[in-house]
Amino acid sequence: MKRKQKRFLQMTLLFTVALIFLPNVGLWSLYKDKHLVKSAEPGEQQTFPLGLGDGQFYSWTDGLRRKDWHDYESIQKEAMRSGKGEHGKPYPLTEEDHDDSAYRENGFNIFVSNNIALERSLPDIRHANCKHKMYLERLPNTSIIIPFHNEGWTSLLRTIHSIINRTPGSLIAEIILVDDFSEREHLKDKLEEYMARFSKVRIVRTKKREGLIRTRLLGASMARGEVLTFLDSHCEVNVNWLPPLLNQIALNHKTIVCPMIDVIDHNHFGYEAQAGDAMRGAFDWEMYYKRIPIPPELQRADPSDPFESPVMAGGLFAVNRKWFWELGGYDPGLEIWGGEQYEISFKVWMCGGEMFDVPCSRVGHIYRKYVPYKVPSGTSLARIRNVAANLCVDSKHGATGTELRLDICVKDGSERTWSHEQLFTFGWREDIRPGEPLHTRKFCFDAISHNSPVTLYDCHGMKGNQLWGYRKDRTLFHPVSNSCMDCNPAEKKIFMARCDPLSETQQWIFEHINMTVLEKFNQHANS
Ligand code: LR7
Ligand code: MN
Repeated sequence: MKRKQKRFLQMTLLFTVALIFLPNVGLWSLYKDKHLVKSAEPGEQQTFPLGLGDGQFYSWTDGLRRKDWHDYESIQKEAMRSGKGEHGKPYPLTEEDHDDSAYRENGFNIFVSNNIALERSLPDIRHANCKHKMYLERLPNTSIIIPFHNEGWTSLLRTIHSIINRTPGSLIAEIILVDDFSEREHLKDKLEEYMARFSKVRIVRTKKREGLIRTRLLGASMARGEVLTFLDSHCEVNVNWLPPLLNQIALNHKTIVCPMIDVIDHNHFGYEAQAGDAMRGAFDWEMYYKRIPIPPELQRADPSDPFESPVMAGGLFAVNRKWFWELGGYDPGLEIWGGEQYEISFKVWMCGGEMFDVPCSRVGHIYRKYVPYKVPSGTSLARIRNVAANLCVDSKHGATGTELRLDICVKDGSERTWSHEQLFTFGWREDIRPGEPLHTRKFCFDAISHNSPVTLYDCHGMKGNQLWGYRKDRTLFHPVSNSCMDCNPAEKKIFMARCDPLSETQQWIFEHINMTVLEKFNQHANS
């Protein structure tokens, strides 16, 4: 009887202990489900993995296998590197290295790029928590798509080398380099020869200059990976950048994910986070991309967790391939540069998807000093020549408040750079701005009365004094003052006057313009 009792007690004790501690059935698991899992956001990895001794881990709750994707061998190798620019340190520049000729072709210092290693090391500037995060063992693979137009040799190669060195090979289906009709010699046979060493790199080329959006679309149409990952052609991916992006898509395929975009300085190539680091994407009334702080109510307990962002920066992101096409890809009518990031962002939100920025994934990008490439004549750029004076409108010393003047027309040519003072953009707001469509200075032609000078004034996009129309009689009509743009050729002055279509000083010719753009611009003027 006594023995029986003892045995019974023993059994009960054993059972109770088992009940409490057995994973996934025990009371402990109930406790854990309730309290500990809360610390991990849904969709993020769990914080209590159970080691199985094979380098793989079962997550504590959802039964999915996760693992540590870091490549410690390569991390160690990088740590030992030394030399100029290594560890993302600024290259020590001398006066000569700063010469403008170093920037002309790329908008960043190609001399410095040529003098630092293609496989240079980068600092690991991720949040400390990222070092311990684990991601699904089974992640989708990806096609990495890189559009380029006249990219520098070493900046392009460094992009590829950084991908090869810092990405698990099993996750890369292919790397597709899409050449947007570059002219530079090094991007032809030499590039093919160089890339032959990488079995996963494919090179495709557009048949004419398409602009970055259709170039990306061409790459996407050829891609075979489960996920599409887009990068610019002058990036350096940082440690363990890809698994956190793919992980987020694996958890919900209707997700677009963006890495943190770090700054590679266009002068010295130093690598650092953007000011303020993790911020949300936004845009202003001019449709300029902005970064704004994450409001306190949306801040995560763990700042290394992915956070939602309304719009993306544009260039660097990953998306499930099938879903990208379900979204309709990009609008192929988008020209050369810009705007596509809003299109895709809006579609994501309107089609029941989500967009995340992922702090544990970091990619450096060279922010240019200026846009180096040419825009084919047309789009919405034009020069404005006066018939009587045979001079052009020039915005040279254009700052807010300055008067527009006439000047000798710059040499003719079918293509010109975007930064030119005699090129103007005719936007859908029906105002006229100096410069190229997205990098316009934010000034507009402005007139306050029927006899005032025409000045440059901060664009407000609300028409009013900044509303212009081009009429069939070649006059530039200003509806608010009911007058036309006129000039004095001798003094090179530009001012408003009562409309007189017979006066040649009031006749302006728009050169190098795409007629469709002009017709849209003019909707009200000729009606
Ligand atoms: O005609 C062109 N054809 C191209 O193939 C013009 C450009 N390109 C290529 C070019 O080589 C580069 O790889 O397209 C890519 C982007 O052009 P950039 O680097 O001249 O422009 P950017 O760095 O200012 O680009 C930002 O904005 C663009 C237009 O909206 C695109 O969305 C870019 O991808 C975007 N870059 C980023 O988001 C990286 C972070 C910087 C920002 C913002
Ligand atoms: Mn870029």
